[in-house]
Amino acid sequence: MSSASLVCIAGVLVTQTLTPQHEEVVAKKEVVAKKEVVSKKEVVAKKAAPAQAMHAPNLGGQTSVAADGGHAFSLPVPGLSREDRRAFSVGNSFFRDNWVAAPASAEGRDGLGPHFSANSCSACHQEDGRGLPPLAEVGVGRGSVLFVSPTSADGAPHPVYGAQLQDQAIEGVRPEGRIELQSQRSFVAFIDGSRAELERWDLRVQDAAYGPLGEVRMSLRVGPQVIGLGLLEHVPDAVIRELADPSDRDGDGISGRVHEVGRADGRTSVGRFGWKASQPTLDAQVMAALHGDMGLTNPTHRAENHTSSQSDAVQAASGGDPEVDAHKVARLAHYCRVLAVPMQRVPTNSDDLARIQRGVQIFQAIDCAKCHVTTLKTDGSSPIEQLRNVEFHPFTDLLLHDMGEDLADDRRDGDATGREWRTPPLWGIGLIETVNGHTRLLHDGRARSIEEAILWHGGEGQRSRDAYLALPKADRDALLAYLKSL
Ligand code: HEC
Ligand code: HEC
Ligand SMILES: [Ca+2]
Ligand SMILES: [Ca+2]
Ligand SMILES: [Ca+2]
Repeated sequence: MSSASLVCIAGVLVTQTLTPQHEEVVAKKEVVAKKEVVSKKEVVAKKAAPAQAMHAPNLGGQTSVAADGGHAFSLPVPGLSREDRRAFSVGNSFFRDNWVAAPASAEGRDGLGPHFSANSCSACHQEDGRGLPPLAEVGVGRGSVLFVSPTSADGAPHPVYGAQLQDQAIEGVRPEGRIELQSQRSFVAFIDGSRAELERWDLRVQDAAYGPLGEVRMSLRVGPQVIGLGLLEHVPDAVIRELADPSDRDGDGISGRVHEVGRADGRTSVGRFGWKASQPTLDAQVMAALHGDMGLTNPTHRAENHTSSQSDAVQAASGGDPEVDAHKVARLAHYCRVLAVPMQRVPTNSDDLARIQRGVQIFQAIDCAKCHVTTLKTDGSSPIEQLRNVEFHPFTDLLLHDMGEDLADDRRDGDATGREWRTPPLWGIGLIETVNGHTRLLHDGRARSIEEAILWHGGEGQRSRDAYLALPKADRDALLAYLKSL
């Protein structure tokens, strides 16, 4: 975007007044109530409307919780039945507790490995929040997974190492390798001459245990916060498909695409979960994590995650067939489904409030909201009553976007290319520091702050990023203050 058009937008912004939040939410509710299926025109209008969700402290609609401390991501949605609460507690313990190698006296908690990346779900989703990349000072098992494919067979599992390279193993089995990150720094300049430093890394696998990896494509990803997922799970497929604009017919440079995930019956489902939206349901996501991240067999993944050429792993004891049964999978999925979204922290001080309102305007004006869509609604199909027909504010369209060369991992995942990533929800983003003690963002955790995350946007996000670089400092600060309040 040229600085001339930016000035023009800024001019519009100055004269723009804020719609009071309550009026707006009520008005939107009425519109949605009248029509169940949102038409294409309405969706486009919603995306473009600058006054959309100026302030939405209830990020998870009526399922939000007022929480801003270290356990802000760990509360269930309010009003659950006694039975659903009990299932939440049981799911919580499966999520939090460490799994151990078989055979063990811990009946029902064994079968870890032989290869694994962490020994509990919460190791990677600490306090239900954001994991860390395997930096030397962080160590292993704190939040990341590494997918590998041979360069010659993009997206296919590695013939020896499988789909994921696990850097831990049970006793008597070799970890597949050690992930080494070498930091690389670069700078970008703002229009006012100040600079921001960006960090990324060169990724190398050292001590490969089963022979050379050869030429490979690798995708390193950190565990995201697991809040509000039961809302994202029940946004109707039709609404997500309406948001897509694969051939950019409206010519705004943004062409979100649905990740159509193949199914056993030959049809496709709308992918929603994971950094590339490769999992259509929470149950599928949980079973993929049990198998790939922890080495736990389950109803969908009956075979252990090693390959036949890994002889020490082949000989390891099994923890049962499957090691995690359908009941436990259901409890884990239920747990992830009902973890609530904390409310936005809106300041009472009028200066701070004005700054955040300014940030809201900038978020709309430089098109962040075109991908980080502010408002979605569930239909009536959730198994949890409280999650039905909820209007909420996730800041995602659940679509895949080409984010350019710098963010690309060059590895296909299902139908998603190496350059495509799902727009991540931004709810809770300002609480990661409180909950997890760090502010690392993006799929591989390379960004050390919200600002760095913005500055990595390329491809379809390039125009927004360039517009951010051209903002005066006060406006950049306003945008960041707004995002930190989410
Ligand atoms: C070794 C680290 C690790 C472990 C262990 C792990 N996860 Fe994850 N989790 C991740 C990563 C990385 C992603 C993103 C995956 C992707 O991009 O495909 C993820 C994604 C998810 C998501 C989707 C979130 C979203 O916003 O789309 C859910 C739900 C989830 N994990 C639940 C679990 C559960 C339940 C367990 C335990 C059975 C578990 N995870 C174990 C790292 C981990
Ligand atoms: C073209 C769609 C698109 C636009 C426009 C866009 N984003 Fe994003 N955003 C994404 C995607 C996709 C990612 C994930 C990229 C990755 O992890 O590699 C992302 C990641 C982020 C993250 C890190 C989130 C996390 O959980 O780690 C932040 C913060 C963010 N965007 C803010 C913004 C802001 C602010 C703007 C406007 C200046 C913006 N985005 C514009 C698609 C978009
Ligand atoms: Ca196992
Ligand atoms: Ca492996
Ligand atoms: Ca478009």
